[in-house]
Amino acid sequence: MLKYNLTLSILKKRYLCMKRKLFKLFVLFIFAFISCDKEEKNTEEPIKQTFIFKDGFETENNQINELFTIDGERWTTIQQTNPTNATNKITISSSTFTEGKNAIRFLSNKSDSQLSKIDIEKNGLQIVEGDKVTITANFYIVGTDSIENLLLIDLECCSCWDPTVGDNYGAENQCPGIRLMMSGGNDYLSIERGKISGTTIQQTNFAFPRDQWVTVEWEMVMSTTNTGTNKLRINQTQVINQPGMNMPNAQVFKDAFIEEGINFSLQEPVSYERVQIGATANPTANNVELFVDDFSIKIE
Ligand SMILES: [Ca+2]
Repeated sequence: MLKYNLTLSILKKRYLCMKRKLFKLFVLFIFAFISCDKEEKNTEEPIKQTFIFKDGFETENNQINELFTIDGERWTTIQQTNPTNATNKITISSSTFTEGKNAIRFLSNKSDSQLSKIDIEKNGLQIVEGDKVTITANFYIVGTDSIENLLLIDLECCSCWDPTVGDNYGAENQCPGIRLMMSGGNDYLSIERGKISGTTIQQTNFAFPRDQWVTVEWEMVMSTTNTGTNKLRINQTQVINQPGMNMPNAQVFKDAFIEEGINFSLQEPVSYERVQIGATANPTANNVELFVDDFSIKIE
């Protein structure tokens, strides 16, 4: 009986010991799992999702307000600045288009004391340094008048402006950015960087065809330094391929403003939050009528 009890007690001890060992193993396993998980999290790169917005300006009833849906899936607003004695127009066209059955039509009267503008704007973008941005659109510019300095597409950051400087520097300049502008004496589409204190990346090899649909493709890798890339294709012909700054640079702004006696701090990190397309400014000597269709912006 004693022997039997002894054996039972040994077995019980062994069982408890095994149980403890198993528990220890279990705890070790959990720790290993947690630390492994932590390590993975530490080395994990944040995955940036590609953003694509496309709009062919299609409508049910040819009404411009159909482009501004409550869910924010389409366009945000119209930018319209009329010259003193004329009213700019924005309409849906059902006679001139390249895709579907509609395009958007802009009629921008020539400027007087007011810089004339009429364009459509998409807000809520988040374009930061290192992003690759591709904007494509089809344009139809009516007539053969000179369109020197006409601006077609703007990418802008208003949130990067120094709030303590406010509008002390003129309302026109409070949203720094980069733009597509006609230059070279008439209609050579180029990349304008005046609002970020840069020079225009110009080309004079490819005049913009008129009275016909023209495909424009603008591709950039965004940078506040000269490591940015800037490519422009017109009807599949590459007309610009040049490195260079294409976002506002804090030091460049500081240096430019200090010359005016203003202490300017660019709000960082810089992010372009809106794109505009149309006659984003018409400083030409003429009224300009143009159509746009098949717009897209890709941020990756
Ligand atoms: Ca369309």
